[in-house]
Amino acid sequence: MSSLDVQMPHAKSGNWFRSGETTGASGDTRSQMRRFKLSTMDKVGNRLNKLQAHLGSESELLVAPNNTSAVAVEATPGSIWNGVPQAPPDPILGVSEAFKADKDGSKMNLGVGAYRTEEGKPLVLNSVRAAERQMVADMSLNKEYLGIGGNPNFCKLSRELILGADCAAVREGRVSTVQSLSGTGALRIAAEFLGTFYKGAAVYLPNPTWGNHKKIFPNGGVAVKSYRYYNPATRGLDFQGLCEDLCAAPAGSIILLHACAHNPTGVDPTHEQWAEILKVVKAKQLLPLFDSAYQGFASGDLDRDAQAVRMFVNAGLEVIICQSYAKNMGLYGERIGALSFVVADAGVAKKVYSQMQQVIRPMYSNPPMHGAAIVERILSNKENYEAWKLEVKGMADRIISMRTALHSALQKLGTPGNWDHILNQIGMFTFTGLNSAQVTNMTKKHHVYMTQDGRISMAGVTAAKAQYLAAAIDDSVRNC
Ligand code: PGU
Repeated sequence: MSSLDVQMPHAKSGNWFRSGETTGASGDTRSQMRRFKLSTMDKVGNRLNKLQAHLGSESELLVAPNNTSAVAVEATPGSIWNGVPQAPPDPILGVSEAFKADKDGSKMNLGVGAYRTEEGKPLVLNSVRAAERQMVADMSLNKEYLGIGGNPNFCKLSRELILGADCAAVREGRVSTVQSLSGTGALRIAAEFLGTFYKGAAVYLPNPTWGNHKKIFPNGGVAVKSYRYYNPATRGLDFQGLCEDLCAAPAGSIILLHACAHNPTGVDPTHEQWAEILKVVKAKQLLPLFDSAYQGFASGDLDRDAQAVRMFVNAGLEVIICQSYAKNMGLYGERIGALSFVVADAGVAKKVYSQMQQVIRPMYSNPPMHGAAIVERILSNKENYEAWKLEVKGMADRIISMRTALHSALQKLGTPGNWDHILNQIGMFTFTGLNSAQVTNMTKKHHVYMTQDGRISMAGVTAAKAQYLAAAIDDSVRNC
């Protein structure tokens, strides 16, 4: 094909033909068609070139400026997106990808915080199965759109689960709740709402925190700062640092608090320390935002794990709460959670609700119904609810027993260092204290997958593998 040969679609058939080929059309018509096609291609070519210049790509132009040769497209195959840089793997979910690709038989995935059975398998709770069976049999259910704020009964049950049905704020209609795409979605809606109606305030995150917090808030228009939380020397709470940093935060700042089972450290304030934190938050007029992703996983008791949140709400503060049912109902992939604003009066609650809808509508219109229907059936049916409570306790207890198993296996090996924090830390994770080189050794040599900060999900440990895990830690500590 010469450089003057241009491929154009046949005007009637839409087939591509070369400019020199006969189409059956008269010479005049052909040249008109050709002029039309070239001018169209001119426009397309110019747009592509502008786009490429905008993207700053150094590769050849996709279409020559004079448009004499669309052949350039054939000669330099490429993509508009050539300049898009490769993103790094996600620090948590990327670990699961690497785990899947590993063919070693002894591999363990302790990266993602997801519950596993004693056989190391994902678990669907019996209470969830029961709810789903009831749903299948319920012919009154349909697949219509939910409202923008989600399933209203699910929302009511969710705020009651975290605050207690007898909570004054609930009774007085001062809590606005929307259904969200799990805990992440609740945080994202909250962030955008705050970025719109609470402009200028930064959110203070504990150091360290769940990595996604640092991305969610800026995406919603909220700047991120941090407050001291964990003291590596004691492997415990840096309570003094925490109080100093909260005191130093400008009045009105948003303070993100993990409601229980802090991720990644497994270190929670005591009841007395929570009371002190409440005093500071009140005195400094800070806005508390609770991330409650592990209700039930800290103590095995749903009410006990909600104590910190309830303490703040019952003290009369305005509070934001993000809930997730990923862990405590094992509904990870259903993406079901809730966002609640506890506010000073019922009139304000209504307005806040209307604006949460404004955030949601252009983002995903309205939420999916299946997960909400499962939660609704568990929380509103006494039999299902009692069964679920036992299952939550069972999961928490198995995790605690894995702490004992790992700790005693390390003691047997005489692994250098003090490992009592494995017993003392709370919830799904142990913040082992392994450094980055040791973590790399755990993965590369022993096929134990964990996050680079040294966090392991205790929910992924089994009695059969505790020994193997201890040996891998022992080797990493001694040799790296
Ligand atoms: N908040 C905290 C503190 C979390 O740990 C998590 C999940 C979430 C919110 C959000 O969970 P949803 O699934 O959106 O409800 N953290 C887990 C799960 C993996 C991930 O990073 O999303 C983890 O392993 O840290």
